[in-house]
Amino acid sequence: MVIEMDSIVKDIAKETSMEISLEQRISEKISSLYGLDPHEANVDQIYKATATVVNEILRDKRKAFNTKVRDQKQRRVYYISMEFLMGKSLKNNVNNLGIVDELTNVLKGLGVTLEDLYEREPDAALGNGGLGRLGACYLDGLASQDYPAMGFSIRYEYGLFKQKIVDGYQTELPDVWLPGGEVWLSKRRDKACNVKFDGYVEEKTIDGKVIYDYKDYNEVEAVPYDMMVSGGNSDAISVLRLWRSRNIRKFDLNSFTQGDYAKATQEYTDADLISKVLYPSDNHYQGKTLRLKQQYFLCSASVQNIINDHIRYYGDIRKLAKYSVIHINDTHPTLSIPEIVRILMDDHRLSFDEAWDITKNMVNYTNHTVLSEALEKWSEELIQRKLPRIYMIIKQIDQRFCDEAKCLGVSNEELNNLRIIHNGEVRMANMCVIASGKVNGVSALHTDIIKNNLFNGFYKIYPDKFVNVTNGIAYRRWLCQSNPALCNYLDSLIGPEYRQDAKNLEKLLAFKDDESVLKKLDEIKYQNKCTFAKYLYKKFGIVVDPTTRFDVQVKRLHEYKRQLLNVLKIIALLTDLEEDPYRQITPQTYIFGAKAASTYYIAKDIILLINSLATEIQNRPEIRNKLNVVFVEDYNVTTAEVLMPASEVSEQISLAGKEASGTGNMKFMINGALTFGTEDGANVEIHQEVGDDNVFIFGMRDYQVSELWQKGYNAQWYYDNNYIIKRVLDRLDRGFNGKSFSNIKHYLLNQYPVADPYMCLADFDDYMRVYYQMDEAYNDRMRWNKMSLVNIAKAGIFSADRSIREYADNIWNLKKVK
Ligand code: 26W
Repeated sequence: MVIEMDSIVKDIAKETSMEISLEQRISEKISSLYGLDPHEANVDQIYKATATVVNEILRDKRKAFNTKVRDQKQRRVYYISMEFLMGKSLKNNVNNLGIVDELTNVLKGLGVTLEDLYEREPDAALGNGGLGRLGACYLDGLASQDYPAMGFSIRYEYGLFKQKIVDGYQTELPDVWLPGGEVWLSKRRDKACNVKFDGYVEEKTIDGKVIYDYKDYNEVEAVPYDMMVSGGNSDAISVLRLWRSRNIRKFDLNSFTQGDYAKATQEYTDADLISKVLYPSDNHYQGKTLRLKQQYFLCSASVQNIINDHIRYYGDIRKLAKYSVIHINDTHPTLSIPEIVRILMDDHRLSFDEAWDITKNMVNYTNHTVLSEALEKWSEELIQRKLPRIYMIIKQIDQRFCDEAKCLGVSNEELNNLRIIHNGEVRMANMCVIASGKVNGVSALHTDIIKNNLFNGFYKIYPDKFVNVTNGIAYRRWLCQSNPALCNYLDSLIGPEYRQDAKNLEKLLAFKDDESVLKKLDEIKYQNKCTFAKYLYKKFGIVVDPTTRFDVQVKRLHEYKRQLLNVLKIIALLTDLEEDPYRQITPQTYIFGAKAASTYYIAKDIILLINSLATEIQNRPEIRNKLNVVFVEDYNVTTAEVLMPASEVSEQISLAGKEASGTGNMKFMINGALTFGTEDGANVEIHQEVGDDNVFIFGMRDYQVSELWQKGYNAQWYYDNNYIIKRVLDRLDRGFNGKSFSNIKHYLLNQYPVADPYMCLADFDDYMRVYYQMDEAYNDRMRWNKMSLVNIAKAGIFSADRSIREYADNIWNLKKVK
């Protein structure tokens, strides 16, 4: 009897999770998972037990929040994205739950530190770069501000490849993040559903109603795994639901008994393949069948889930758009649009008109790139073959749009640009714009470009559809958690309110002429540089000198981002030193980190160039002490978290008009690095915020880029007329570390269509000019620290909280749940 009471009390206490001490919960978890006493457990076991307990607390919070959302009948946003670059969870969750001190104590008793546990966790790298990290920051922003939200993506078995540099070359290794990352995933068998491919559709008329009978299809099961995403100081938890594909026809027993094992397991492997691996290409569309299957798999499972839940809680299918709003993160989840129509028509028997009306009221789309090679245009034949019913619906949507456009006076010629299906291709961006209530760009400049260029034809007929939401970052992760030294100081100086509302960082401006504050900022930066130097040494055996200037360019490797332009500048400095070894220059370290898509050859050549340059310099101490170059292998979220606080110069040097926003630029800024960049993406707004005196801007403006492009870019002219350019390019012939890079010289010099479409040489001169200005400013320490202070103070606007509020108010019509 006594024992029974005890266990009942325990159960009740378990339900009100926080009432048992953390210490007790972790001990119990170690015991139930491993049958060990806490003191017998090793670090891995303690990590797993702790993460499990933290995850349980989050799930309880989510449950309570969900009940509130439903009781208050609140609209919910569903953010569908092929990528979420989450990074690690434990640190973020422990901070957000406010249990850092308590947990530190518990762990002390077990002989480990929080840092030990953090190191055990693999990054969840289910994304390539900017788009995926933005999704992660937005789930945080949504939770932090009590908005009801869910993200949908794929539970890739392998995330973004691990980069290993061998002899200077990038090689790719699979990213095995499971089972290590599994503690954060809760399987939801109850929410599994099926997704259909292939086959054909029979049109029948029954009782005067047309019925679409889908036959001979192949079916894949979608099983969801939920990840809880906490926010700062709030009751809400966002959920990221990741779909895993599974075979549902168990086994081809017939083939098996006949000894044909390959055939017996064929379907099994085909189905499993869908969620096997993240496509590593960023900003480059490839038209692969498997990718199309991934996209439809994600869209179909997510839309089924949204509609099933709606019916379950609200009953009336006609009110779907009242309670649900879908966000399409770039065009990758476009098939959500015809999928909604399909389910409403085929499963709920609405007419096309009714279904289309509801769909238009519940989808919105963000464009993240204007590069033409990134725009998805699927072959019409492929879609028809793989998704016959969806194809029919797309045709119907296209027809409806054509009718409407003609009424609006659109010419036939213009219509060919705007319609969805044209020349045997299905243009996903057109479908998105046509279906969406709102379409947004991700920075002021980018939104202008989509209105006046990319989507100008649509803008002319639907001007009110287009809005801007400048990107933002989860600054509690990127500042508060990554840069504790700076934040402890900020707390003492301006109070902790900035942790809740980033605009409060502006209070720092009051100290911009206070020398002791500026000195202290300098000291903190130096400490962070030391921390990064240690991290580099420990992880890669690379030595950097923290007394040198840290000048950083970390991002995906892409021609338009112009890592090559940065390299040309470094080679210019190198040739100066080779000419005159006694030349005085500010000791500086260039830090690169970048992954290239595996088949992007020029990008891989640029990685080889950076590594060869780095090795050559490292072998020449007389150069290295003044001008060092390092390439950080396998750049990822975790490395970024150590690097941002240590950076002094943030290189954002894309060709103007090409970088939609950039978000790294914001992470650098808020950590006190100064932007050295072009007027591109959000750099324009950073420039506006901090003013001319606190940023280093160079190069052509976007309209000048267009003018030059139109006129014709003559790379050879720059070579012939600028001796520094000539010297730098000739130096490529000689090469570095025993490798010649004449191929790169050739790439830079030859005329379109062979040569550098991002016109590095056209901006080189101005880049060097502003480099010397930057260098001068750096050597005036108080001036530099003041600039750095202004950047921190003005970074508040780039908080994801602000972006999310704009989405909620201007696009989603979403209310906070009190
Ligand atoms: C289909 C292949 C593909 C894959 C990814 C095409 C395009 C993409 C992404 C849209 C590329 C991307 O990540 N874009 C980045 O989005 C960030 C978030 O808005 C912006 O800050 C970056 O400027 C933009 O390059």
